[in-house]
Amino acid sequence: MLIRTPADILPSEITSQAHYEGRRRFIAQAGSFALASALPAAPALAGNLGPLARNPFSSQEELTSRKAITTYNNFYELGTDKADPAQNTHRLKPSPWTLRIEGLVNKPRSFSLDELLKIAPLEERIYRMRCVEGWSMVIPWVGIPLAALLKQADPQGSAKYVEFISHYDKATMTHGVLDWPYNEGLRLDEARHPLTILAVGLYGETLPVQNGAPVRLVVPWKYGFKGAKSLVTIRLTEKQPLTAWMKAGPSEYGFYSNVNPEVDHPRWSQATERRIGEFGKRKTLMFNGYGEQVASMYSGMDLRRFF
Ligand SMILES: Nc1nc2c(c(=O)[nH]1)N[C@H]1C(S)=C(S)[C@@H](COP(=O)(O)O)O[C@H]1N2
Ligand SMILES: [Mo]
Repeated sequence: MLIRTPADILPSEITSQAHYEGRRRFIAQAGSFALASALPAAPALAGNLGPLARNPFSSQEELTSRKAITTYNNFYELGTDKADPAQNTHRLKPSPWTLRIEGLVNKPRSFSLDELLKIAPLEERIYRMRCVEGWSMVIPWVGIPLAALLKQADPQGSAKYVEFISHYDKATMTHGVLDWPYNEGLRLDEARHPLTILAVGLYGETLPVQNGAPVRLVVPWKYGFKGAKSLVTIRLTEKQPLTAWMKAGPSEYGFYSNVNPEVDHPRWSQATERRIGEFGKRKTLMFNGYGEQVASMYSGMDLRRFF
């Protein structure tokens, strides 16, 4: 469990977060992408992604601190304790990088990070995130809709699913635990849903290694493990991909993994969650609160069977 003490909070963090909050409010008041784009260049912070439009899907909830988001992580390739990934960032070099999109597409190709950033305007997306382990955060992601990348690759009619594969380097990363490389999957309609993004940043800056640099999947109505980090391959397929977590525990981790307070994990309840930085518990919401946007994709499905 993460306990924040004043000694943990660096002065530099307070300054940059206060600065970030100020800038964010200002852009929100500006109220349009045209105005936000016309702002002077942002101060030269390392990895600053510049003025960003805020996507209307954004949550209004209080943000989880940057410190918690970047020091309490699941990224098993960099260690299985929550504090490990932030301490093992030297094990993954996020630049240069290529992300390949392949499989059942008419235009397979590889993208550098710079090319990816040009596919669609970068947006800030403040999303509630819920880990299957029972904690949650509110994260100001920066990203592009996955749909924009899929469109460029031109999926074939037979494509029904999308597989996401993370980088794995046997020489520097964890052995055992899962069948590496880490992979995940979505149905094609889920992958194209406007809430589904490829995140390239958070808190207005490029993605820290521990959060999946340089590019990772974010699907806010599903448990956090669906959001595969440090992606190298996106593959369109006809058959449902078999994911690393499904292989590791088929009765515990299903393909859909929609956040559902009514379907417990075999070893614990999913009815409540602890928001990192808060004491006590909150009730977990169906589809993590995104039901209005996503429930229609599952109409007629038994969500206990397709968990
Ligand atoms: N490649 C890879 N991706 C991963 C994981 C992982 O171990 N390896 N952990 C998942 C889990 S369980 C969660 S909750 C989120 C955590 O993302 P965060 O550390 O950015 O909050 O990443 C997901 N993506
Ligand atoms: Mo998770």
